[in-house]
Amino acid sequence: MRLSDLLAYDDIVIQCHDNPDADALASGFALSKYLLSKGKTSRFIYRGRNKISKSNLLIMIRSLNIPISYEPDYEGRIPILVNVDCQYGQRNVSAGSAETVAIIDHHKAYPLAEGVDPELTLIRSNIGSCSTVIWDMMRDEGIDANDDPALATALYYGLYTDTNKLSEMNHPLDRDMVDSLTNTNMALIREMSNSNISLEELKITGDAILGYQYLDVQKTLLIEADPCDPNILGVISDFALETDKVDVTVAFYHKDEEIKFSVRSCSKTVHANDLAGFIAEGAGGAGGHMFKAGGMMLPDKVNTDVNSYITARISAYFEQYDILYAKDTVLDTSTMRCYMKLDQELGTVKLTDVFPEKSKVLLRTLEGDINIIVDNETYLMIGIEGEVYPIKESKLRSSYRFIDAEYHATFEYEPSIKNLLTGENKKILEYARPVMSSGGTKIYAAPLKRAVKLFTAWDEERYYLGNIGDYIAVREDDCHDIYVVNRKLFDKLYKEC
Ligand SMILES: [Mn+2]
Repeated sequence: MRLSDLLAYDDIVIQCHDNPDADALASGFALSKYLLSKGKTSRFIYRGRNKISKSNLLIMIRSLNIPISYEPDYEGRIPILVNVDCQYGQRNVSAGSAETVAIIDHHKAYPLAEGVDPELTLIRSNIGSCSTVIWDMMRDEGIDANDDPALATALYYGLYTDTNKLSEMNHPLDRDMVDSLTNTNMALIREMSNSNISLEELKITGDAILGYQYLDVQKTLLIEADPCDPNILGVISDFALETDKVDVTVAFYHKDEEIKFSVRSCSKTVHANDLAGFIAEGAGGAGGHMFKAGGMMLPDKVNTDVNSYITARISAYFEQYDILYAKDTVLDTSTMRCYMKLDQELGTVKLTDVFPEKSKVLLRTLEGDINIIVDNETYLMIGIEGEVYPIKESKLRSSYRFIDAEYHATFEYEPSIKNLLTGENKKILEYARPVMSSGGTKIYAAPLKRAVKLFTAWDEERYYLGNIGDYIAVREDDCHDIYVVNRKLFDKLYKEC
C-alpha cells in the first residue's frame, strides 16, 4: 500500500486507538497533513470511554495544533475509514462502520477483520512506531517531514515515546528516521517528556519497587507495577538495575487489554532482547537490543497468574542455555558428521570504493550499527540473508574468488553507510561485486540437542544464540573455531563430505 492510494477517496476519516498515546496522535496528524497537502480534507477522531487527560498529550495537541476530536458515539457511514496505530476489529479500537477500511500499523498483525481492504493495509510489525511507518510512506511520496517542524516534532515524539525514549528501538528504519528528523522542536519534546509522569504514577513507581521479588539463582529483580504509562516500566527497570547483585530487571504491568514489560540487563550472558523475546514467545512480541528491551503479551494467551507466568518464563530461559566459550572448548567430533562448504555467491564491497581512506563511517544493517574507519584492506561481506560484516582483504582472497558478473540481491532493509564527518549517506548494494566461496574447508557439525550461548574465539563480549535444531560446527583444521549455523541456512551452506 502507498499513501497515494488513499487519494482516490473523499470524506476520509482517520481513527486511532482508544486512549490514544503520542504515537497514535502523531500518526493520525501526519496522515491528515499528507492528505491536506494533496488537497484532501479529512477528519481525525478517537473513540472509547476516556477523553485524553495526560498532560504530555494535552501539550502535544495544543502546541502542534493536532486536529483530533473525541467522538465516542461516532457511527458515521462513510466511504473510507483509515485506522492508524491499531487494527480494525481489535478490542483497543471502538469500531465504526465504513464502506472500506484501511490500516496502517506497526503492532503484531492480526487476521484482517471483515471490511478491511488488504490492498489498503500496511502492517510492519518489527518497526518501533507507527510514526516511522508513516514517515517512510511519506518519504516514498517525495515528502520531507523537515519542511514542517510540527510534523517532524510529532513523528519524533511518537517514536520516542513508543520505544521508551528510543532505548527499545531495534529496527534500522527507526534510526534512519531519528537521524533524518532535524527540524524538530527539542524544547517542546523536553517539556512533554518532563510532564510524562503524573504524581499518581510517581507513587505507582515507588509502590512497585517496594514490592520487588528477587530471583536468587537468576540474579533477577521482578517488579510488578499497577497499570501506568509504559514508559514508567523503563524508568523502574533502569533504576532497579543499579542495585548490587542484580544483573537483570523485568518490570511489568497487567491491564485487561495487554501486559507490558521492560527488560534491562548488565550481564554479558543475558541479552535483554533475547530474554524479552523468550518471555513473550507465543503470547505477544518484543523488541530491543542487548541491554534494553521491552515487549507486550495478550492476557488471553497467558492462562495463569501473570506474575507466575513471567517468573516461570524467566527460570525456563536461564535453564535452557549452556554457555560455551569456544577458546576453552574442544568438541567431541566422533559423534559429529563431516561437511563441506557449498560454493556460494555472496556480495562484497571495497570500503575505499565508497568513501576515502581514513573516513569514519557508520554502517547500518538490520542487525545494528557498526562504526568503522575506512582503510585500504577492509571489505564488507554481504551474506545470503543480507547480513553485513567487515572482512580483511587477505581473508577474503583466501576464502573467495571474484567473479566477473553483476551483483543482484534484495533484502528487507538495504544496508547503508554514512560518512560521519560529512553526513553523506550511501546505499552499499550499488558498490557490491559478487564473489564465489572457494569451498574446500571441512567442518564437523551436529544439530544441537540443548540450546547454547556461544562466545566465539574472536568475540568474548557478545554471544551467538544456538537453539535446539540449529547446528554447532567446528573447523576440521582449528578445534577452537566453533560457531553456530541456523538450521534454515545449514542445507544452503553445507553438503556432507
Ligand atoms: Mn504505536
